[in-house]
Amino acid sequence: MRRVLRTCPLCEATCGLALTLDGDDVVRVEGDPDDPLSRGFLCPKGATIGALHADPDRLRAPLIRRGDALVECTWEEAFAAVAEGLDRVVAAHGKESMGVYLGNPNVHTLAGPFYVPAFVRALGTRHVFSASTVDQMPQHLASGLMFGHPDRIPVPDLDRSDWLLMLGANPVESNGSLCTAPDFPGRLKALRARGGRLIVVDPRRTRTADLADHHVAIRPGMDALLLWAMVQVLFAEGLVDLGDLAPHVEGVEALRALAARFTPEAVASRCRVPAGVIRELARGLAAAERGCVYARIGAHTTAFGSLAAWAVGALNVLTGNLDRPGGSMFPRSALGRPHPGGQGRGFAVGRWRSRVSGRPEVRGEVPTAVLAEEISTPGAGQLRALFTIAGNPARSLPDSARLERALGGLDLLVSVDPYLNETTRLADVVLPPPGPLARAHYDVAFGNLMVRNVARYTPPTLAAEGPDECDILARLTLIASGAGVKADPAWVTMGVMGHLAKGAAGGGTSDAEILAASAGESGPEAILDLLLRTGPYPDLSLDALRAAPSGVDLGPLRPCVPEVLSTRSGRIELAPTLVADDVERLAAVLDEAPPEGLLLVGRRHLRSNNSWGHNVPRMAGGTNRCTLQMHPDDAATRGLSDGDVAAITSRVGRVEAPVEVTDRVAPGVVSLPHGWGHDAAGARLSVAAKSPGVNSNLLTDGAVTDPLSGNARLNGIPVRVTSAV
Ligand SMILES: Nc1nc2c(c(=O)[nH]1)N[C@H]1C(S)=C(S)[C@@H](COP(=O)(O)OP(=O)(O)OC[C@H]3O[C@@H](n4cnc5c(=O)[nH]c(N)nc54)[C@H](O)[C@@H]3O)O[C@H]1N2
Ligand SMILES: Nc1nc2c(c(=O)[nH]1)N[C@H]1C(S)=C(S)[C@@H](COP(=O)(O)OP(=O)(O)OC[C@H]3O[C@@H](n4cnc5c(=O)[nH]c(N)nc54)[C@H](O)[C@@H]3O)O[C@H]1N2
Ligand code: SF4
Ligand SMILES: [Mo]
Repeated sequence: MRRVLRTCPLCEATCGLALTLDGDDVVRVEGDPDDPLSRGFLCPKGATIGALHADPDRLRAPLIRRGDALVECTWEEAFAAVAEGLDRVVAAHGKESMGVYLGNPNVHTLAGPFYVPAFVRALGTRHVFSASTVDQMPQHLASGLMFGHPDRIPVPDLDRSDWLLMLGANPVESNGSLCTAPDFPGRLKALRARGGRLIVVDPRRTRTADLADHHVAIRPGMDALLLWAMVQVLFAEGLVDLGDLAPHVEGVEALRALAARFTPEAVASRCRVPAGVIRELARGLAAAERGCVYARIGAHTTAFGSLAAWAVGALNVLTGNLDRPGGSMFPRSALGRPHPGGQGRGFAVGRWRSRVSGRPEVRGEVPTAVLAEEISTPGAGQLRALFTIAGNPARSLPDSARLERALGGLDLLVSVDPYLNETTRLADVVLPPPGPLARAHYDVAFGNLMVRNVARYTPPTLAAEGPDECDILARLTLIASGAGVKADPAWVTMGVMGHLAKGAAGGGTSDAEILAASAGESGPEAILDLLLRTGPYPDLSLDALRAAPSGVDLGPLRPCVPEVLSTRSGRIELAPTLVADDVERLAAVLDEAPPEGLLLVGRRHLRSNNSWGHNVPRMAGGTNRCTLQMHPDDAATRGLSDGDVAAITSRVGRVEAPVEVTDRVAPGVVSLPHGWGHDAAGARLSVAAKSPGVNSNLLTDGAVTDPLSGNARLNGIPVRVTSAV
């Protein structure tokens, strides 16, 4: 028996796990009490990490298409098939016919941040799509325009806050997002225990709402209106107080003018939130000594996601809560690149546009909502060869029936993925990375989102059955760059280090320094070591982290304005033109009649993980079921009772699901979780297929997006619900 410590890679909370192994078998999973961030917490999902690694359906060898079947092959055969396929497509259609879709687990691996960018550069395509445009792109847009960089995302300083307004997030089930806070529920309870107030805005009375002082059951899709009305109240009632931020803020008066028409009275009937409640929220935030507004998925994946994210940032700034302990603060990652702050290059969007419908690029990618049309519309630059890396677009993206048809028509589909699932069953080659216990781990992305700065490194626990995902990506990079299947993957690592070093302050790091930093390390460890050594904390290196397996505590969040800014003005910008123009679109809602009929929203369950959490027996069943939640009044009107099968119809599709009658959803709202629909022919998900559920993205409409960020609208979808019989 041996005990090993590992960071859990299954969600953004990044808990420290203590595993007990008997040989290669995980016999116990506990929280690591010495982890400086998670302090012993773990959730039921983290407890399944051993079962996930041991899942017999997880692929141990690559698959290659022979006629209608995907069959096992050697790694050499698999890479050769990729090279041959790419040559064929590029010869016929040119480089722009290649594309990539990057899924969510890329933020939980080392390959994602370190090797995927090199691969995308080698492809040299503008067909770059990722799960970001069904997720947090509005926040990137807002951060880019407000602070100068899309990845400078402030987080609620949860452990010191005493007033928190949370919109469209349910961290009791999701464990939090764009806010890495293990035991989020415990941290919320602590906030209330020290006299703080928690207000939750959600069309469903969630388990997070159960912890709150106040729950506001907003009409789906209307958070932007509520938040802009709060901005209006701050101005109208003289509650704006920038505090120490004052010298660093630009556009206050312009914002006042933009917000003027969104009075609480004007928005109340659209949001279905009384004007008095909106006023109280604004006053509460202004009065709080350490207050914060925080919004997530439910507020971002709507047609006004960017304006919602914008108003959240603006509210925190206008009340002096940005960059203040207990407010909304910027974490400082141990891998962070030093930047001088002040005036910078700012953030540009629309540097290119999508081929078919001319959607602007944001942060180097175009909206996933246009992936299907880019594949199916003939013409120069038509997407013919797609790489999916850690993604399941056939279940995760809007209007997925159309997308699945498009994927099936590609000349080449290559998937880097450990499962034969709804997407990869359509692939020509599937390249499976090792399981979660057979790889090194460091939270590159979440170091930028932690409520307390920590650094933790985990070496591989078990031997891998095949090449590491970093090696797979390095090989693909060499193939895409024309170096061929036989070239040495170490070249790619050196290239990545050179690229990262150039981004460091002071004109870059010399090749000699790069080599010195990585002496004795190779692959992702060499890159990690370089970044740690040249990052903002002295004395950090990979060896220092190896010596502290529970992690190194780098302390509470600290103020860092203006150093964190890189807008053109060198200040926090509150009213840039792009935002000002989009406000007109929001204002138009005030003149429209409120929508009638039902609006569909999603939800997450504690023991789920997007579309790939259903193949471990302990994750299935219980409350984790694919039901349509509906308010008793709405059910009665339609003659539906608990357990009846309902037909749900939207503009683009129709599904059937059992009804769960509950007053936890507001009248006029129905909820279906995403990530289900595991009955696709050719997939190998033996546990998930036993209770397949339905794919809610058959209903979501790719035609409706947030125009600024390109994010899809996944919540607030007009639907009709009838009895299926
Ligand atoms: N209707 C609706 N749709 C949604 C959402 C919603 O709320 N409602 N949420 C959206 C959000 S927030 C997200 S992030 C997206 C997620 O969208 P995706 O990322 O496309 O989907 P996932 O279900 O996360 O699938 C992850 C894939 O990665 C594979 N995988 C797991 N671990 C690894 C690994 O270590 N390496 C590699 N290479 N692959 C791995 C899994 O087998 C799976 O195929 O879905 C979005 N879709
Ligand atoms: N257990 C589990 N954990 C997960 C995941 C998972 O699938 N399962 N997925 C991970 C991923 S990829 C992400 S991005 C995060 C997301 O983490 P969260 O942002 O916390 O996501 P959800 O739990 O879906 O909570 C979103 C809430 O928004 C509400 N909502 C829907 N529409 C609206 C609206 O218009 N306005 C408001 N105010 N609320 C609305 C929904 O009812 C729901 O309760 O979770 C991560 N963690
Ligand atoms: S909360 Fe997230 S990181 Fe923590 S144990 Fe659960 S799945 Fe893993
Ligand atoms: Mo996500």
